[in-house]
Amino acid sequence: MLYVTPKHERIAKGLVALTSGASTTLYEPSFFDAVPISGVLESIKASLATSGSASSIYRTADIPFFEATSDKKKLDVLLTGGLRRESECDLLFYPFISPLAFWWRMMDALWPMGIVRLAWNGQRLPFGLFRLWESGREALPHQDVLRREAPELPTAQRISRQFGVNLYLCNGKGGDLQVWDRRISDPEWKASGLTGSYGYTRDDLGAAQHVFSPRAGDMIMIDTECVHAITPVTEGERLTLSGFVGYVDDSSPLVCWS
Ligand SMILES: O=C(O)CCC(=O)C(=O)O
Repeated sequence: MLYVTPKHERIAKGLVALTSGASTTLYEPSFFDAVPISGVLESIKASLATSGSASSIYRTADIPFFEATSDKKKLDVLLTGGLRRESECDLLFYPFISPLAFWWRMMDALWPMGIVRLAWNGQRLPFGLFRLWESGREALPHQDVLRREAPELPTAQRISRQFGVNLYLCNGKGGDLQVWDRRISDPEWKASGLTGSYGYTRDDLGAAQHVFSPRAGDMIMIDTECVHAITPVTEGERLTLSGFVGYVDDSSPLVCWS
């Protein structure tokens, strides 16, 4: 790279630690400046509060890929309109850059093989989901593992590590991210009988090894094969821009979806 800042160096090192398995989390406080974009966040929150689905653990106006893998209609919506929708979300931040577009450009610059979108039968999938966590919402201990969600997708089988990328647009009280260094293997997960690797029992896990109380502007990447959870939001709202990243090996691009 021609222009290297301490932030680039830190994140590049963190990425190597994550992909090699030496660490399970990468936390970069103040990754982006949330102050100039605070105005647009109010309209994003307002539209999610009315149009987003209230049934899942968070509200979103878009379709998470894991919901589309077994639902042809949702998959068609993602494949036909997803990339346009991604551009629409990016443009919400004009004249500033979307924090996720900033993250994408940084990863593309830092990862030697660059970064691409996950494809389904050759068609690219979108990347980035606004997730609104209102007061009382939480995520129970879970894992996110694409090969379990889309076993028929060849790329899913090639991914050796999966990361969640979370950019925190705002956070009220509560809503801590807990990460256990524990990876529950596929046979253990099958034996647990849990759908979607969601809902492991906290008592069986003990205390989490990493606990973050993210603030607006922070970026956290976690190895999502490690069990992780979000404690209940107790006041205000928590809004993130999130997606997933797959690492295949050192000579392949990072693969993204959401
Ligand atoms: O919002 C967060 O802090 C984490 C979200 C999450 O569970 C994930 O990235 O898999």
